[in-house]
This record gives sequence, structure tokens and C-alpha cells, in this order.
Amino acid sequence: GKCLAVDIGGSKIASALVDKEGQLSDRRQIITPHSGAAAFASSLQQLLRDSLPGATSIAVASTGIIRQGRLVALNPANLGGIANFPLAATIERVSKLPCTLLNDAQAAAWAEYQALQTCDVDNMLFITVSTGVGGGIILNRALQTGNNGLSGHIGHMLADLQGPLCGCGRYGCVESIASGTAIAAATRQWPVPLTAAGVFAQASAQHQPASAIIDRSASAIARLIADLTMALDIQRVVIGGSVGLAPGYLARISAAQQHLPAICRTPVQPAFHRQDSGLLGAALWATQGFC
Ligand code: ADP
Ligand code: BMX
Ligand code: ZN
Repeated sequence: GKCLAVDIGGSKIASALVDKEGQLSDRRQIITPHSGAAAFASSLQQLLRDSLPGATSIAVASTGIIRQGRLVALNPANLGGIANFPLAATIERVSKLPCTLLNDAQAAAWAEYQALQTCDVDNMLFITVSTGVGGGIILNRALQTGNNGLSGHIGHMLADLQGPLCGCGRYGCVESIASGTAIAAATRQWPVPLTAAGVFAQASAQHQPASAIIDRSASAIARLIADLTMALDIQRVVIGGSVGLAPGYLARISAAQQHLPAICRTPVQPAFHRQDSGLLGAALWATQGFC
């Protein structure tokens, strides 16, 4: 039987059937509703109902801290204010199939670690630069989830003590400077405010202020990589998310790394599975992992 994998992000919810060989089929995607828990639950349930035929198990990767079957948001603003949501119970109402839950970036890290074309990496860091900034840490070849699901929430490490208030309650988190949400927010006072994709489009048209916003994001990520490399002896970094995978973003991280000491310049590469890392990682974790 196939596993129905679901990836719940702050901007989109994707689903696909994953077979034993890790092949995806019947991929679907909807926009994450930001109008409260009831709308969120019914959109998720509709997507599940549509995707269920052919599935014998469910594996979910979701934004938020995944703790005892619930989604606990560190930054509720990323979900339109939802702070605590009964994820397992909501899924169970649609299907009684066996279900595993994992944080989205932790799941993506697991899939990307399996995809590395080398056996020489014991410690790997995955970073998604998306609605928020998420992370998944592989230490001694094992995915770190933590006793409370918190491991890898590196978007809430500090980038700038003078930075903006983050939805988690701290000032100057990496997420408040580097995420797609932060990139768009940096244009809020412009005559025509832009989306993150709009900022990238302007930057590639040589618009200097747009380029500076993306560089501020990329250099916050380069410093985050440096800090985590110092703490954990990270050997390889994999970047995902729509901002992380946007054209030119990785090159800006690499450029920012050149301003740091050589020991901080941990090699960075794009996600092999692109937008499907979370889906695939959830499915892989359900078969190889333990919950
Ligand atoms: P999720 O957070 O749901 O996992 P994404 O990885 O798609 O979803 O990240 C969403 C963020 O990326 C949003 O802030 C969105 O504005 C931004 N974004 C979407 N498409 C692009 C693009 N082509 N270039 C740059 N940013 C993008
Ligand atoms: C936030 C946090 C993380 C998540 C990361 C990326 C919430 C709701 N989410 O830091 O759990 O991994 O965003 O999530 O607090 P995404 O929605 O950008 O993919
Ligand atoms: Zn924060």
C-alpha cells in the first residue's frame, strides 16, 4: 500500500501518495487558509478526503512544534493566528489509517540527508527559508526531534538585537529578518508594497533596495550557519523553501559567507527534492523512524 504524505506550511498544504520506492504520485496543493482554526481544519480535511484513495497510512510534516498530536505554533502569525491545533484528531476524523506526525523542516532534513551523494557527512543542517525559517538537524546520522519536538527551530535564534518583533515574542529572530514574510514586510512602507517573489523580480532587474532586502536575508542565514557550525560541527547545509530555492538566493548566501572566517563557510547546496522534501521525509520517517 501507499503512504499519503501531507506537508502543511504557512503558505501551502501539499499532499501526494508515496510508494515503497519513494516515488510520488497524485500530488495536490492548496493555499493554507489564514482565517482561523475551523477553516484550516476543513481545508485540510477536504484535501485529505480527495487524496485518500489508494493510501494505507498517513504521514504528516507540518509547520509548528509537533507535540503529542498537536501543532503548537512558535509563531502563530504564520498560520493567521492559530497557536495550538489538534492535528492528529483532525486527521483521524477523516480517516482511521495509522498516522505519524513530524515538524516540516525536520521531515525535509530527513529526506535530504538520505539524498546526500556521500557517506562522509554525519552532521547536516537543513534550513527552509519560506513563510518562516525552519530547520532540521542531523547529528551523528540521526534526526534530532527533541523530547518536545522543538529541536531545529533555528529561525528563532537571534540575528539582530535591534531587529523587528517576531511572532514568537522575541526581537530580531532570524525569521523576522530572513523569511519570505519578512522580505515582503520590508517593503510595507514602499509606494507599492511587494510580495517576496516581487522583491526577487525587482532585485533581478537591478533594483538596489530590493537587492539589499534579499542580501540582508541571505547574510542572516550565513551567520546562522556559522553559529550552528560552531556549536555542532555541521559539515553540510541543505537549503529549501520557496525563498531558499529562488534564483540567486544561494549565491547570496555564499557571497555573505566570504565575509566570514573560513571555518564558518560550511558548504551549502539546494534541496535535491526541491519542494517535495517535506512530503518525502514524512513518508520516510513513518517507515524508518520511530515516534
Ligand atoms: P510554506 O511556507 O507553506 O512551506 P513556501 O516554501 O512556498 O511555503 O514559502 C512561502 C514563502 O515564499 C512566502 O513568503 C512567499 O511569498 C514566498 N515565495 C513564494 N514563491 C516565491 C518565489 N518564486 N520567489 C521568492 N519567494 C517566493
Ligand atoms: C516557524 C515555525 C516552525 C517551522 C518554520 C518553517 C510555526 C507555525 N512554525 O519557525 O515550526 O518549521 O516556521 O515553516 O511556528 P514554513 O511554514 O515556513 O514551512
Ligand atoms: Zn522568533
